[in-house]
Formats: sequence, C-alpha cells, structure tokens
Amino acid sequence: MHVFRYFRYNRKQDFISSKPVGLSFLGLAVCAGSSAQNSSENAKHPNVVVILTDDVGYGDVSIYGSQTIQTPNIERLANSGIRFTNAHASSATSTPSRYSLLTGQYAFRRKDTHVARGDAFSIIRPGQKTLPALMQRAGYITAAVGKWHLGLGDENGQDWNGLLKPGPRELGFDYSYIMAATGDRTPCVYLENQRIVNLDPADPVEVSYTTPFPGEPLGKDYPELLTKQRPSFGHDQAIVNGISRIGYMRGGKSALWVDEDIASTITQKAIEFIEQNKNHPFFLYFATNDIHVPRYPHQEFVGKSGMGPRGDAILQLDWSVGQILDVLEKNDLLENTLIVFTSDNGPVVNDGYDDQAVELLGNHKPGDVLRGGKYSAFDAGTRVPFVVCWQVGKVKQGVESPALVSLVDMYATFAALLQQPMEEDAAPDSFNQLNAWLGKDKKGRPYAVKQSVTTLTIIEKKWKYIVPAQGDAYWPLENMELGTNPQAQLYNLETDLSEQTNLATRYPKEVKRLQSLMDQIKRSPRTR
Ligand code: NG6
Ligand code: CA
Repeated sequence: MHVFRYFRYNRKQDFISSKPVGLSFLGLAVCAGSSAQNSSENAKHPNVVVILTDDVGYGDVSIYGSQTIQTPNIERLANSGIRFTNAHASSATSTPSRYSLLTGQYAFRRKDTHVARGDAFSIIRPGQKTLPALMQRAGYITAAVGKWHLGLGDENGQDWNGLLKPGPRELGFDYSYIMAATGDRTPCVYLENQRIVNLDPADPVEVSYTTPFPGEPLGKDYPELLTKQRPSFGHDQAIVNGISRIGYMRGGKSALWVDEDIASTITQKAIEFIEQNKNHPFFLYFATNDIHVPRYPHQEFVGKSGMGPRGDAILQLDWSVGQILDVLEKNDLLENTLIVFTSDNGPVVNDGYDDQAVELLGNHKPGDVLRGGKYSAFDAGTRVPFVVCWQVGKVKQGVESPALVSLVDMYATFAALLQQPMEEDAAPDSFNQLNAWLGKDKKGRPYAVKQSVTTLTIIEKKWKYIVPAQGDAYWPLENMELGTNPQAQLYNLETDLSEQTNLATRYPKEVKRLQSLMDQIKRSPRTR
C-alpha cells in the first residue's frame, strides 16, 4: 500500500535555483550546480519524462485559469516551465493519438489505428521508427508505464499466459509495466515486460471480444454483481472488481487489477524506474489511467473534489504528478529532467458509466471555452493541456506560449535536442519544435492536422477548417457534438475560439486553399 500525500498546497512554486555558467549546448545557456547531474555531459542528455494523461480536457487543470478544480502539482510543474495554449493531440481518441505521438506519423495514414480492442495486435510494427527507439539510440534507458492501448502480439498468436510479443520492448522500450488497453477493456491485468503480473499458471487468462465464456457472469445479466460502478451505456460484459467492462475474459483471478489502486500501482512503478536509473539518462513514458472511465479513484480522493469520481480522479492524477516531481527532486534529478505534461485527447463527461459526472459537474467546464470534446472535430477534442519544463535547458518559467504545437512533434523535437539524425522513413509528420518548447519561438508549426472520429481538421494561423464529412453530428449518450458536417466549416479562432460562426460561405477562397493544403499533406508528409 502506498502512502498518499495529496494536499500539497503552499509549496514554493519555483522549485529550482540554478547558477548559470558558461557551458552551452545547441545555443542554450546551460546551468550548472553542484550535483553530478549537472555535468555538461548530462546536460546534453536530460532525463525525459512524458506524462500522457487520458481524456483530460483543457479546462480540467487549474493551469489555464480554471477555478473549479485545483491541481497544485500540475501548477507547480507549469510554474516551473512553459504552458502552451495552442497545443494539439493529433486525434480526439486514444489509440490514434498515442500512435502519432510514438511514431511521428499521423494516424490517418493508417487504416488500422482506430480505438483498439483489448486483444488487438501491435499496431506499431517492429521496425517502424519510434520515439523510444530514438531515445535508445541516443543512449537512454527507456520505459513505458501505464496505459498502452496500442495492441500487443501479432497474427502469429497472442499468448496471454506467456510472453506477448511484439510489444513495448520490440518498439524500443527497455522496460514496461502496462495495462494492455484501457481501464474499461479486458484483460484487466498488468503486464510487466509483456507478461501478466501475478499470474497463477493454474488459472490462465482467456480474452475474447466476440464470444462470452460459459459460466462467466456478464454485467448485462447480473447488475447485482456490479457493486462498485454500473454502466450508463455499453460496458456490460466481463465483470472485474465489481465493475463491468468492454470485452470478455476468464481466469487470472490472482492477477486482476483493483481499480482504486491503479494510480498508486503505476505511479510506484514509475518511481521505481526513476530511482533505479538515476545514474543514467532515462526516458519515461508515463501514461496515466486517470481520468478515463471507469473513474474509480482511491478512497483517499473520494469526495474531495465535490464533483464525484471524475473530479476526484483529477485530484488523483495531480497526486501522481506530484509523486513524480517529488522523486525527481529527492534524487536531485529535477533540474536536468525535461518533463512534458499533456493529454491524449479532450474531455468527455459521460463516457459510459453511471458515476454522476454529469450531475455533479456544477460550473466546471472540462473544455473551458472550447466547443466539443473527446471524439469531436471541434477544438476541445484535441486542444489539450501541454506543459514543458526543463531547468537546465532554460525553458522559460511560468510563462504561457501561443505557439502551435502538436503531440506528433515529439519525435523530431527530441531528435533535434539529442542531435540524432532523422532518417528518411522516420516520423514523416513530426516537426522539430525545440525552439517553441524552449519559449524562443512563439509561432510553432505552420499548421496542425487533427483527426476526429469522422473527419480531419486543420489549424493554420487564425483559421480552423473542418473537412466536410458524412456521419453523426451528435452523440446523445455522450452528449457530444462531433463537429461532423457535410458542408465545409471554417472558423476564425482569433475572434471565435468557441467555433460558433461558420465562415465557410463568406471566405470560399480560404476554404479552397485549406482543402488543397489538406490534400497536399495527405499526399505528401513533410509538407511545409
Ligand atoms: C468507446 C467507449 C468509451 C471509451 C472509448 C475509448 C463505449 C460505449 N464507449 O467506445 O467508454 O472506452 O471507446 O476511449 O464503449 S479512449 O480514450 O481510450 O480513446
Ligand atoms: Ca483518451
């Protein structure tokens, strides 16, 4: 059992004091203090921690001015770094967003990158260029901890009771401690280095997304077994820990996760990885389960937000971030660790469980002034919190940047930072945004392409263009405007950030220009 220390208000905001000296790297002034980590060698190789949260909206953290929920640890990070107001996940759902982040390629270029089932095969193929492999090449020890949702194994067979391969290791992660898919999908077990943790060989795990296992009660038939949370829609198949899920599973009793302990379990694994590798440059991809459904945080957080489990899960997420900062600080690693904090896609309030998120939302606006949310082509779907913090690299502190950046840029940005070549076939959609991350460039990319569940959108300077598409415009269960429209949509984000007035008929030339830019990007990556 890990001890939660949740109330961390009143911390000093600038957690570093550093003395600049004359070293330089990539034109940056490099700060040196007394500790070993500040040698010029290490300054060239900052530790890297990417904290990728799940379904956390632009308005869900207090760093952009939301007063309805306090996230002091995320604030602590933002006050020591730069926070972006125009940062975008490449997709409004998890799998494609993560695919882009790790490969530097827009997921729309591949047909098989939609929200993955829990028994999906590895979507990123061994041999594909990946961010963790880039980091390995630069001398880093790499780890993936938390939500995976990119598939495991291949069509040659998926051995849930043995080694699941390919998986994180084959894609460049030396160490992994992951949930195969999402909190609401089977199998509900952790995998350490691609083997189920705590598995009793006498009680093997079976997983199916097509056929229920005889004798296994399902949520839809046995609501009385749903002692912890009930679905509001969907999520009525396998029952694990008193909560029904998507997908079927049988066996693995000793290995099943307990939802209220997921945050502390994966945070602890992240902490252990940091401590074990503190003398060597490391890259930690820490993908939280919070605040995805089912939201079932630890007792420590229950009732603390006044917004029910969704708000409480935000507080738990903030706690996890604080734990990561604390372990870095304790080990004298904070100065020379480059930390990115962001989210895979925008927020949704009712995502299929009866957790009172709608009823208890009050004045909280998960997407702030932005329209739409998760799944949507409107901006709340993909405009996400994005913070970069790196003391030694002189990332500006406590400032806001309007630069247009995308999660697809991580590959090229880290390649630039670590002076690694970009091979011909590597990360075709990734642009080097190092200067934006450091606060030196206020413009960022020329454009950003985003993907909703039905269409593509592009932001270019003040314009946001939504490609015409067929499909649902609204999902009543999620109460979500998807932004799908068979007519072109054009918004001026400078004057209409909430995307209220479609200007497409007034500015047909802009529509035509943006559609042809979109076509060009689709045809040829690396379009500038
Ligand atoms: C949807 C699920 C939703 C969530 C989402 C993936 C239903 C009714 N809805 O299909 O709950 O799991 O997939 O979310 O099943 S993501 O953040 O991982 O992309
Ligand atoms: Ca997500």
